[in-house]
Amino acid sequence: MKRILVTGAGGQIGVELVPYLRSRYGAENVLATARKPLSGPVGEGGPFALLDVRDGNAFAALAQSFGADSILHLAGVLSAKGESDPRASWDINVVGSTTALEVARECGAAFFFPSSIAAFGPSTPSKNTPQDTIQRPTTIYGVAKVTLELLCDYYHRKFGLDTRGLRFPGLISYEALPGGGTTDYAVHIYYDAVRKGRYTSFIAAGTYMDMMYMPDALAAVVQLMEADPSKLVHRNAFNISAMSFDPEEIAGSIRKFLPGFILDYNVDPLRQSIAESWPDSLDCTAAREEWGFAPEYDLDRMTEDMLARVREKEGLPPA
Ligand code: VAH
Repeated sequence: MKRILVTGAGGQIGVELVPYLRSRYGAENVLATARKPLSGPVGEGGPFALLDVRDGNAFAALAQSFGADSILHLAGVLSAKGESDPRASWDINVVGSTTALEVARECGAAFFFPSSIAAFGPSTPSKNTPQDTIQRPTTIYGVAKVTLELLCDYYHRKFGLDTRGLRFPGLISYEALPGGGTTDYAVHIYYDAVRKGRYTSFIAAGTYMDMMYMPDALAAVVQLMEADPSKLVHRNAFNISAMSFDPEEIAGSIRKFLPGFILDYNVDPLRQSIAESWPDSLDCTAAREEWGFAPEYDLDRMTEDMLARVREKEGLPPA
């Protein structure tokens, strides 16, 4: 990767991936794009352009004029929000993504697509979910993820396009709050722990989902995109995860640092049903063997860092 165009640069992943890429490849070599103007490091720390990924002509002109050799396509609508307006979710998540894929083909740019554990469904083996298995998701978000996984593999076979993807688990970060996701509880719990010493979870006890701290997600994107293509048996998209926990276990980890922390529940039927349709834990063997995936954060190390970072963001002294 030398000239990188990032879409959806204002989202939970984008606000951290863009600075991370600029620090590795040079600020001038990473063009951040979003539908709205962005302030801060993403909008002001290097090249930025407004872009609606569904506008193919504008997208192609931007990619050509920037000389993009890689397109990291993050623009999308998350799982729970997608259920409130499936047509709009499809428009961004499939029409937008197929436009991005076509622009990559026209430019001969490598293409990164963020798939998700949402690409699996209730009939998928839920424990140690294989890399290659049944994918019958029950959300419009998941259907879109499977569609793009298949399309990215097709573009690689048919046109020789260098497409690569990751099935992200729930991502936990402190820079930007996620919006409209099912795993968002695992981010909000840290903010409420610092602010209130308690959290009311919309996901029920005993509901396990794969999760990962954002630093490991950023490293995985670059590791995959820089991997030797001759070693890739799979491409779209690799299972990756660092941990699997339920609300009780993340609360237990928080109590190691905030002993009085209280967790209670007000389960959201929609997001609970989505969470129950996803795997409990993934098999990440393919990612390890084909490009050396090796996350560094486990639950307690993530908790310690998240609580410290959130305290700092809230203007509180270290605990
Ligand atoms: C969501 N955070 O909850 C996203 C992600 C695996 C979950 O796809 O929709």
